[in-house]
Amino acid sequence: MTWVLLAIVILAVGAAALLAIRRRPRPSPPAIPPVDTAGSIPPPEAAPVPLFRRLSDGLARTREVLTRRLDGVFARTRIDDALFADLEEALLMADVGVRATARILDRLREDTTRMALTDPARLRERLGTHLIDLLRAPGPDLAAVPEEGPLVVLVVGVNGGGKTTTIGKLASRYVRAGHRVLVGAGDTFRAGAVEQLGVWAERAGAEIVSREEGADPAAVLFDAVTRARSRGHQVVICDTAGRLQSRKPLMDELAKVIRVIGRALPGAPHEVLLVLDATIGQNALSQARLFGEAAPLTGIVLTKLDGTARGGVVVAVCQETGLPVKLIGVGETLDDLRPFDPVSFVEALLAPEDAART
Ligand SMILES: Nc1nc2c(ncn2[C@@H]2O[C@H](COP(=O)(O)OP(=O)(O)OP(=O)(O)O)[C@@H](O)[C@H]2O)c(=O)[nH]1
Ligand SMILES: [Mg+2]
Repeated sequence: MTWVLLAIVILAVGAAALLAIRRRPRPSPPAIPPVDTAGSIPPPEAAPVPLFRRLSDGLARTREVLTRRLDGVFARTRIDDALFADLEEALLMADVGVRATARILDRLREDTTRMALTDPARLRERLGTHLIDLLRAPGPDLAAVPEEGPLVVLVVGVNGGGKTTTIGKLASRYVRAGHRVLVGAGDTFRAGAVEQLGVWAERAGAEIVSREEGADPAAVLFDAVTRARSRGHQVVICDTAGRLQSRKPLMDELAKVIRVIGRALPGAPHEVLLVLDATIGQNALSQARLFGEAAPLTGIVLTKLDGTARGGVVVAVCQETGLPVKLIGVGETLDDLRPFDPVSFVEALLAPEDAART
């Protein structure tokens, strides 16, 4: 009898354990296939994350700082000086900058009088409109690829800002658009720079022109543009060594690089993009000013927006430099470079937390 009871108990426990194992939820597959660090690129359709969501995720830290504060500001019951003071603080904390913040507040005060606004929620809408206005700069698109020769893009900036990474991502965009792309290894200064660019070129499906460490960067980039012309590449993207904006000889070297590229192809470089690291906040402004004195900048790439709560610096950069922000970096993979679009940017920045998740 005891044996029979014991057998029944063992059977029951076994069956329960089996059921528990079968019911355990299976881990769902990752939404985004990881980029293979060995070099292959997932095709664009393999990353089914909507643009808004991707941008919005990238801006999460800025949104955290800005949106939470704005929620507090606009939850007030009336529009008064206290509301404007809180709003000013929120914008400054997100690194929108003193000048741009003052401008936005002036416009909102005007709106309040002109439109007889009493509801703070309406003021929030107006904030979005003014931010978009301030971010709209002439010529935000990259120059078109010319019919008769390669488009030459030169990428400049301080050390570690994200130049080489941006070149890899940009090369990939052009390759996906069906262009033959060559990258020029103009950073002959830092050990390992050529190899790093080589890895990105391979990932992107671009070719590379390089010389030994210590070679003259102007000569390397002359070679790159000349080779692209003779072999029919449509896009050349030139890397340069990171340089401190305060070091005159390095800034002179940049001027020489630009002159020599112009000898290889009159009219080139068509784009001179300054890479600015968004995490440095307002320091980006002095970099933009000094690089602007040394080189004919055509636009700005703002990188590492994903790693900072200071995304509002985009507004300050547009305001203070008068240059268009053409591209933004929101991560370290090939797919994390976006053309800058003020409307989606502001929507992603001001979206309520739940809207940003869908
Ligand atoms: N999170 C994040 N990291 C980035 C982004 N862009 C670049 N990085 C990282 O920033 C670091 C420096 O990037 P590089 O591309 O080597 O910078 P660089 O300007 O070429 O640096 P130098 O060649 O030393 O002047 C790397 O670890 C990149 O992965 C971005 O948009 N988001
Ligand atoms: Mg580099």
